[in-house]
Amino acid sequence: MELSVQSFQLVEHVLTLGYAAMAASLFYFILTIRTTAPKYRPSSVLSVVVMVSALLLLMEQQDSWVAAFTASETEGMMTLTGNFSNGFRYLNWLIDVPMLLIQILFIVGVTGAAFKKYVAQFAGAGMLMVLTGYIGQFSEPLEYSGQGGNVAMWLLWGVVSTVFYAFVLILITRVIKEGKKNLAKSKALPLFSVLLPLFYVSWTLYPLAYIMPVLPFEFGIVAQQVIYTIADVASKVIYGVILTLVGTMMSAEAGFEEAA
Ligand code: RET
Repeated sequence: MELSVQSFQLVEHVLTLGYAAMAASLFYFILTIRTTAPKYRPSSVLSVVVMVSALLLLMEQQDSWVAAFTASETEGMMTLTGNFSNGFRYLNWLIDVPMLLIQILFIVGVTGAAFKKYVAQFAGAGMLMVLTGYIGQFSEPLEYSGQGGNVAMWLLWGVVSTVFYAFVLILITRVIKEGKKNLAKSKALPLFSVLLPLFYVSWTLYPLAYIMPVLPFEFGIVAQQVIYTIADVASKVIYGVILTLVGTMMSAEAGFEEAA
């Protein structure tokens, strides 16, 4: 299996950009935590958890990419001499998906029994979505993965995962609608309203990347990594920043002032 040096490097660079964005944003979430009133701060703490886990696992993902290829005898080409899979990403999602879903509850102000129920449903459905996708990606029909490939299994687990994904979408839609009601009088409402479309687009990029191996080898492998990286920045960083800004605006409206 061969890849042009350009494609190889493009992926190497994009993967680096991905974890650099997590490192930079880690500081943002730590440094802005005191701009919000205490009841909103668990959202920032969860963003910090998401950033650290993504930073470490995406560095591993990048390492495994670089280790899988060696310069070919043919000039300008790289040969696959090892295995490459997206395994590390899935492990990262296993941690991050529940955290991302739970953090918004603190901004929306869901409490008590409803909070507990959402946490259980988000964690349960989110982790099952990721685990079934993880099983499916072992059957990805791309020779570079060195995993054989079994189109029927790959699609079947993808469909099972999509069922859990649909449940997550129903729940998050409900939470965001509730949030809009709670924020009806706040200046933060327009910004908060960006979250639903952001959520739908950024989360749906993941299943899109999953099916990229239907495309020709070189294009498919590059597109998959680029899409995953865009999705990661949108669903973790942009989403987290919006939640922080909404929290800051609502804190100010409630008369909260950052301690010196
Ligand atoms: C898989 C398998 C194919 C079907 C579906 C999937 C959905 C994945 C999603 C992942 C979201 C990840 C996030 C990570 C952030 O850290 C597993 C690719 C539906 C929605 C938000």
